Amino acid sequence: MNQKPDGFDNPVYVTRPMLPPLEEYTAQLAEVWQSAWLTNSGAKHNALESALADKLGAAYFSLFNNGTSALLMACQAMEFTGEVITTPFTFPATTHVLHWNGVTPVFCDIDEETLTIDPAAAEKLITPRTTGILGVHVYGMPCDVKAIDALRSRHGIKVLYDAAHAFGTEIDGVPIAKFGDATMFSFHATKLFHSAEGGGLATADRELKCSFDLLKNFGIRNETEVVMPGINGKMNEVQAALGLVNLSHYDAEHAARQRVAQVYLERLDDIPGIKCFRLPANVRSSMQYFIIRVNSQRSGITRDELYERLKTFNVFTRRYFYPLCSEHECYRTLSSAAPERLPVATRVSREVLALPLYGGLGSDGANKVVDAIRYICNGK
Ligand code: T4K
Repeated sequence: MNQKPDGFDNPVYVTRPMLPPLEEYTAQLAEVWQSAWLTNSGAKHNALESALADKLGAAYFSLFNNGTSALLMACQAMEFTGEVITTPFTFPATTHVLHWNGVTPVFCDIDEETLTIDPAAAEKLITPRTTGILGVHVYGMPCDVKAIDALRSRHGIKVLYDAAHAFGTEIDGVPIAKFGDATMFSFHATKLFHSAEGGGLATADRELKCSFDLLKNFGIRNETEVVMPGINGKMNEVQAALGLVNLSHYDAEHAARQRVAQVYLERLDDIPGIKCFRLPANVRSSMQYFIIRVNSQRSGITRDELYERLKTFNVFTRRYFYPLCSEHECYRTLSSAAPERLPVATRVSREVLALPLYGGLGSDGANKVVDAIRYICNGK
């Protein structure tokens, strides 16, 4: 292709939120108005909590005002202390919640294929101070849950999963919420299923569920008893109402994103140096992100050059997750943050690019994104 393809008239972002027909949302809000009950375990909150427990295959589920506070309180409830092993290849919230709990994050390198925590490397990092593993199902790619479960049994530590990207992910038909001691989901506006802001914790442990619910409501058991130092992590009725409406549109949005992803999968891999990140055949995709890896030696262009040049076509991709959490000023002095200890994560973070993925982009939009990438790479 020599002729420069047309760019987009309007900016195309890495994602756009699913927005249901407004009248469906206002109908839900009318009921909230009618009830004059706006937060603190209202009817919409309770309905969404049980609908999500079903959808996610969770024995118990607790809603939160966002994913970060859900993670924060999961660390409290699971009594993470000392050191917790985690991945540097994630959004800063994952690391921050450990810090906020007074826990030292111990960064572990990632596996070249799954881009999630490398269990063999993780085992080498276990010390007498280790109380848990905080793994991330990054881009909806499951961690090696079997190997991590073996570490959990062998070393008597707890496992918390950050599934912010993994709503709807399944391994051999088993929902991702079934693994580990607890699993966090994010319902931020940038997530396929969202409630503008929101999050949740899934667990099969009844006691943990009780702690989650106490912690998010100041530790209040009843009018006179406060049984633990909780904070405010409650989801309100306005958020929950949006969640309920969006849940009814989830399947359609997932299918629409699959059509976009199909175009990328069919047309990108034959561009030298561009490789689509694929999930194994036994994994159901969350359709949260579509990732390519740029091999600059083969493509003749660096990931950052591609990222910049796509902007001239009005395409705003994202470099999730660059820099690594271990490279940020607040964590780079930790001994586990040394780049030579994290060779795979360091390299991968310089190769990945998240392309636009949302239903409204459509096949035509996806084709235009591919045309732009092809043109940029051919010009090298
Ligand atoms: N763990 C992991 C692994 C995570 O990825 C996240 C969050 C968390 C934990 C924490 O969960 P929450 O506490 O957020 O529930 C975004 C999201 O804010 C964040 O939720 C997400 N991960 C992260 C990967 O992406 P930014 O700083 O990249 O967002 P922003 O504002 O640049 O938005 C990205 C694009 O989305 C924009 O370019 C346009 C589009 N957009 C965004 C918003 C907010 C819209 O079209 N409409 C919107 O309302 O962090």
